Amino acid sequence: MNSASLQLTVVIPTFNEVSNVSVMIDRLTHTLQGIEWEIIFVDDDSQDGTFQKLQTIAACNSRVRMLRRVGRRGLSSACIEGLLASAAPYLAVMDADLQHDENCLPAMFQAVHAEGFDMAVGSRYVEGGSTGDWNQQRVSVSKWATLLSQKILKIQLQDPMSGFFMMRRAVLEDAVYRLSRLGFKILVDLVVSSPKPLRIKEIPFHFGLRVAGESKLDTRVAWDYLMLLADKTIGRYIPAKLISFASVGAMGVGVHLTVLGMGKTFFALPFMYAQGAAVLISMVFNFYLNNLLTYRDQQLQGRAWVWGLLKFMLACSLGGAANVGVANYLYGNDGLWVLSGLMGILVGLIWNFGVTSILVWPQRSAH
Ligand SMILES: Nc1nc2c(ncn2[C@@H]2O[C@H](COP(=O)(O)OP(=O)(O)O)[C@@H](O)[C@H]2O)c(=O)[nH]1
Ligand SMILES: [Mg+2]
Repeated sequence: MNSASLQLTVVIPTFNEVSNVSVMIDRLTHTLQGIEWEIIFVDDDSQDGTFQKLQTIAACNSRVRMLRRVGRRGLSSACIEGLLASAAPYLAVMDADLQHDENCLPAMFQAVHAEGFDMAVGSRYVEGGSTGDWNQQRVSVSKWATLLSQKILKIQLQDPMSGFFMMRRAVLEDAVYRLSRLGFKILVDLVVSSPKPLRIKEIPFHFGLRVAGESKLDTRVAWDYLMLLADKTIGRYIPAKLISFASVGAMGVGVHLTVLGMGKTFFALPFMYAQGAAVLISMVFNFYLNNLLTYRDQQLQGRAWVWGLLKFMLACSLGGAANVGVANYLYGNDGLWVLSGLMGILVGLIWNFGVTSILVWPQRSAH
């Protein structure tokens, strides 16, 4: 064990990165000579042996630590938990897949340690940086996401979508209670959650090729990002998950009306049967999408999925009854059908959201 005091923790989130972690450690060992550093890997229960490999390495390399989370997913929350497990005065976050150029780390350390910056960000969009071999679609999605964060959240950075940065520990500690922890964009979360403006240096780098393993980036990341934006703007008044739940519900209404219309016109079903089929199918649709999007961080799978669906349907049936009951009562009093209908929907929505968040997707659920 080294007796010099720790200066830098590099937090590396991993999900199925078994072929990358040893190379990653070798590269950091080479680059960070002269600094007292450690790595904390945060693994979301990868099934490819990543964690077992990390355990073997950590057992004989005191610079390597790891944290395993089960029944959880999410890059931001993984990074935050890793950062909170560190005792170092300087903290970095980088990907495990060798796409972030580790040769930038000494310059980042210099910026936060000696040049008075609060944060140093590896940037693809300042002079000298690039997104490497990204296809046109990914470039434009990233540009749009960047523009949204600049316009809506007023972030001044050129590359707020970067997942490669270093900061003084105070940046984390000042922001920690306000962090949304949603989705993939931890840098956006940190910068917007900081109570005071940060002095940030952007350091150019070329985004490398992923040699082994697969990217986990998919279209759902866009939904997560919108939830983060919602949380950072109106989240003080309405929880982001409720906004997501309500948006899925609005799509569910579309599904309901489509099934009802098809049942009536194509299959010539009596109204009650068509309506019944529409209720069932839209419930399954709502459950499926909420599990995929709203509760992506604690998604149910296998047998838990089936159980979840049954509980969801039960909760939503009661929500439907509350909806009709409230709307009927209000309509009896004021005779305003649109208002009564909308109030019924609101009560049903809040009931369904509240009850399913406790019954179907409780916090800290394991497998
Ligand atoms: N702990 C954890 N790590 C994740 C998760 N999703 C992605 N990662 C890791 O985050 C880093 C970036 O993910 P990647 O799929 O490479 O995103 P891309 O570079 O934007 O394609 C990699 O080190 C992944 O292993 C997750 O849900 N949990
Ligand atoms: Mg990557």
